[in-house]
Amino acid sequence: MSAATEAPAAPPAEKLTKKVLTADHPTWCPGCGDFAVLAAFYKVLEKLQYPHEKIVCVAGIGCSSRFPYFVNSHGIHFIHGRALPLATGLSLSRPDVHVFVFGGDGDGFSIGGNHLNHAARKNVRLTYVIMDNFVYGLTKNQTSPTSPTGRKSKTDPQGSFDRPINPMKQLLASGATFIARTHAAQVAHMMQTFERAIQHDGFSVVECLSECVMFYPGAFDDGLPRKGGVFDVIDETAHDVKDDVAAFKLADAPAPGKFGVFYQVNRPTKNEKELNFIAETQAKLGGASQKDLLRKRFEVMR
Ligand SMILES: Cc1ncc(C[n+]2csc(CCOP(=O)(O)OP(=O)(O)O)c2C)c(N)n1
Ligand code: SF4
Ligand SMILES: [Mg+2]
Repeated sequence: MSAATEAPAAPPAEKLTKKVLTADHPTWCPGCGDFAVLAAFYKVLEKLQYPHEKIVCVAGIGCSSRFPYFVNSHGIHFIHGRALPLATGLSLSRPDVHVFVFGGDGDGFSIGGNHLNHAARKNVRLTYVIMDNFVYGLTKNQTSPTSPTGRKSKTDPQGSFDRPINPMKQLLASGATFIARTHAAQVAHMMQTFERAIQHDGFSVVECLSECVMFYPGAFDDGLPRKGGVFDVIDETAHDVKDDVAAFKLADAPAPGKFGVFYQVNRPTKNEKELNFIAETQAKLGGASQKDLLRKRFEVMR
């Protein structure tokens, strides 16, 4: 278990309950899938009892990206698609906090897609939840990178011509070290998945199908047995989560696809490498302070 994921030495002064964690009244449309994601996050934090001053929630822009407003922790509502670079800096500079990033399919795979690739390949220690509703919700119904071909929207009134991305394949190629998929209406599964993601020492990412009842109602009913769909969970006795080729094949399953952990490996994090490098350099320089190190680095760059 890493320093960032270790339970605190002393129990938190105040027991972490939903009441303590609730910061504001969520402003999502009644019935939006994002409510369930928030409730599951509260419950998992309640179970893990992280001190809430040791949690940071970062987001870009979108309905889903309003998440940090509703959690009583540190939080930043940042620029559309730019949550990950900010979260990267935070994670690297504050090993004592757990950094969470929340956002939508547009924020993560469209404008923020490039940042996703780089934060993932660097294996920055953070947990990223992509609340995928297959649409731009906040801006009222445009085609997103995960919108199915043929779906009509304000930007594609005739139906989208384009092939959607396959989030699991994209994430596997990115170098993320924990990759999972869940459904906001499958609460127990969503909670288990979040818990495993949080406890992973590295870049953990969860795609969570979260229905936009306003602009794409019923989009994920095919993953719900009570609505006649199939919730097909990956059998980890048959799937080796370290096998990226096998994970890639699982990602080929037709809609609604497979759910669960596709891939998980341990690889040194950028956090760990940077901290080691700083400690070694400080030792070499006879206990130089971090400020001294910065000054020396700037001198080299002059
Ligand atoms: C730089 C920039 N470009 C575009 C926008 C407009 N914009 C705001 S949210 C958004 C997309 C939201 O979709 P998604 O990330 O899927 O979140 P959702 O609302 O569906 O949860 C766009 C295009 C913006 N705010 N800033
Ligand atoms: S527009 Fe869609 S995604 Fe946004 S709050 Fe409403 S239901 Fe949720
Ligand atoms: Mg969206």
